Amino acid sequence: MTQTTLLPTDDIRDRFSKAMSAMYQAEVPQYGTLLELVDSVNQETLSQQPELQHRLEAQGELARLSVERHGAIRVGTASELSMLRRLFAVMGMYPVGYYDLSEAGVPVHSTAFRPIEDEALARNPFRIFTSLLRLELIESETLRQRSEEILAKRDIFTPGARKFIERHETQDGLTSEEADQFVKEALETFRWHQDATVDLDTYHALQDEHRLIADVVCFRGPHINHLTPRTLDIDEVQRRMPEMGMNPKLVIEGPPQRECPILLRQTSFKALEESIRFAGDAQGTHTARFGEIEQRGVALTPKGRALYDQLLTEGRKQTAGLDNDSHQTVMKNVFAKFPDNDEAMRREALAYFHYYLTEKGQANKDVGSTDINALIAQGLVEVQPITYEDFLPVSAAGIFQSNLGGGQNEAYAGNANRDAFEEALGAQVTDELSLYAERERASKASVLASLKGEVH
Ligand code: OOG
Ligand code: NI
Repeated sequence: MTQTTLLPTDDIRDRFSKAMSAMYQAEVPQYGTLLELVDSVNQETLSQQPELQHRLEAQGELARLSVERHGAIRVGTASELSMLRRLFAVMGMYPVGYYDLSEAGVPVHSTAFRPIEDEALARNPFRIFTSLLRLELIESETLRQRSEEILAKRDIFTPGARKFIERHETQDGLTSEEADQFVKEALETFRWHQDATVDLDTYHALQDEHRLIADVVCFRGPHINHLTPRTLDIDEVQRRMPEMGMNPKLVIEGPPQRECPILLRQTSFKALEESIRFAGDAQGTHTARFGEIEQRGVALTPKGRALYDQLLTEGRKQTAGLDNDSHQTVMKNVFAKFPDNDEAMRREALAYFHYYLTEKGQANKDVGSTDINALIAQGLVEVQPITYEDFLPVSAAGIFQSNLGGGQNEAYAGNANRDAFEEALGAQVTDELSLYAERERASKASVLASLKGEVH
């Protein structure tokens, strides 16, 4: 019997993320400039900080740095979202986390499709932040119905993409050749369209309700609206953006600069105004696509996250209207209450760590002790921070808003509905914190088992 060789899903994701990045560079040349800027800042940072280079290498993060990026799309219907779930599964990407953006005045809720296993993350942690428009939050009955009708007419997937998604499901994977065809077909869903499906009046009516509604409803597909490389020094990238012709968003979102970075810091260059041909041949413009940068730090436990949220809220009360330098100074002062070294964060259970045996630990099996702090003190065990792989709703809202002309509507707030999102998705979203907790637990268990002389 001949067996077809199937390509690992990690390879399909790697091919897809590279194809997507190439497409976006061709569509938005400023994104290519941003990649160059991030790459040179990363190289400079690594050569100035050899200890950072060693740490990233030891964590297996140096290799992924140059391929690492996330993107974002917004869709209009449950069937689009559930088909996307099946499309991303072909590439080993699964829905993690539920984000309620109604809280921030944006009528969507979201998840991130991303790889989950350590090895998959190390290979290429490509993520797509995916939002579902919540038409039920639109007040005007007429606009809601009009939007539903328009959305019902479109199919955002090519027949080829559907065919390969089904083939992946029936044969439990794709061959290398099929994967190449799948990547080509799947890419079509994310492509930009210069022609809208509606006339200019309809566009304006939707735009007046919320700019995001127009962005989702008026086009043939959910164009990728940004791609985000990972930098090791976001402050430097923010500083240099104007020199390279980019218009950065006012402030860097998230925690301030620290010795031991936590969670996620993000900034972007502002969306471009692009010309669009509307139905009936009218010319107009639409502003949707931008470029973003992020710097990632350690994942926080629920306790650490509660402290982060508390300090963020405290900081935000003092930063309204400030420029980035003053904003960062305020945040640094407020965040002085958040311990800034790995050992304190570990002892106080604020952040998640991966435990591993040192060389001394490997040579000293059968120690018999189960006191992890004592083992660390004896130099048998060390820890590495577990990188945060997810997103932050307040930062995401800031990114949405800076690119939607500040559009927000408080009437949407207080409408989290995870059940409705999961029903539309056709699956449950994985809780991101449980993933980090499990990785920490497993690493600790394995270290203790080997030091007890147990075979595993
Ligand atoms: C998504 C914004 C969220 C992030 O990095 O937090 C996001 C959007 O504008 O569609 O990508
Ligand atoms: Ni983003």
